[in-house]
Amino acid sequence: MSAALAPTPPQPRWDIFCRVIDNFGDAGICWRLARQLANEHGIAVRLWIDAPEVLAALLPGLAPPFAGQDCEGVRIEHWSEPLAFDQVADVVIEAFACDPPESYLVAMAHRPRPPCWVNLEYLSAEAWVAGCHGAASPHPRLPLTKFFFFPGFTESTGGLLREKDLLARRDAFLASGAATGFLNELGLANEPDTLRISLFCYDSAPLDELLTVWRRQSAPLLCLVPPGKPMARMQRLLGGNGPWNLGPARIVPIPFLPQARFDALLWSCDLNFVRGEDSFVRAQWAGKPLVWHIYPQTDSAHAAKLEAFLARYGAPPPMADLWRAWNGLGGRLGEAWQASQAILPELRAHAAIWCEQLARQPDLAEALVKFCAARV
Ligand code: TRH
Repeated sequence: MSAALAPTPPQPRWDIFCRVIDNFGDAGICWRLARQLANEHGIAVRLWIDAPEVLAALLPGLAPPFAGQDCEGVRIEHWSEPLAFDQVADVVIEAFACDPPESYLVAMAHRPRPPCWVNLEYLSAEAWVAGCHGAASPHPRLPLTKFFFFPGFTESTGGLLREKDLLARRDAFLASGAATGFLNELGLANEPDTLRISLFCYDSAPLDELLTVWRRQSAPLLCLVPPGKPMARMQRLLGGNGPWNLGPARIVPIPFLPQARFDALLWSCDLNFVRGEDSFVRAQWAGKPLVWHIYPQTDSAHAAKLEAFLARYGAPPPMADLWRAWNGLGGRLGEAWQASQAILPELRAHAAIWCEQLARQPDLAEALVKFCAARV
């Protein structure tokens, strides 16, 4: 006798809207989320992005013409207006208050049951975030409610993006010595006594001061510089296209890596200079010491944001000083660099413990799925 098969519930459909403001973070975060929702939660995800060419830099499988391509289980659509959509999804995520098109909102309001509509906010370690996470905001005209979902560093927030197997992949990479192969592919040797650094920052970083300290230090150092702002700055300061030798420091340009390989860079270095939001989070998951170049805001709101993270992280004072100096928020970069170097083993242990603690919290995709399930 065969038991009757229960009907399979329909696959939930989610639309993510992403407007690229600048750089790579908007596209990078939306793609990472979309991919994880599709691959780990069985969700049919459409990613509407207004500048798909930015995503293509992170995702070499994506090629023009960009409309309607499937990549790693995610449907990628070009967000151009008027938006050519067939139906609205069960869950609608707008990244960083990017305002989905009015025609789409009207269609949402016409559904017998409106979709769960979420604004995915920027990451901040500030205390107020927990109070605003999950807040509801009724639309001024349409019968729709938007919910605010805040990433963060505590269980009272939405958590951080982290694929289920991320830390296991990292540990396997490090244990197998795969860093050597990764460096060889970049044309570099794995020199164990050399401090390896990745450098991803904005134009405003005091790179000239950092280079001055590096020139004078005695220990060998290798700095890997990706294209874009960090490389352009290095070219302006040092002339030519590199590689450059500054005393014991060797500065080597590297190609822009597909996002899936960016982690390998962070895992292969002893210290990662990162910026914005996504690389900042990935550097924390690398479990290695990091220096954050925060996205500068005109009203200096970034200063409070930086301090909030330093306090939450429990940054040892030399590291906090280095971060402030790197962000033009006081202190002497040279002294902070030397003092941080002197406590590198402590910084390593601190980063590993921080990562372990963070990993005990639910990841952002998981938290978001739960959040939306309670609201559809
Ligand atoms: O590029 P970012 O500065 O992005 C942003 C934007 O400025 C955005 O407007 C702002 O809101 C946000 O920061 C806070 O930095 P971020 O967030 O680290 O994004 C960089 C992405 O690029 C990240 O997904 C990692 C990826 N990347 C690669 O895939 N390969 C590479 O070689 C490099 C250097 C980065």
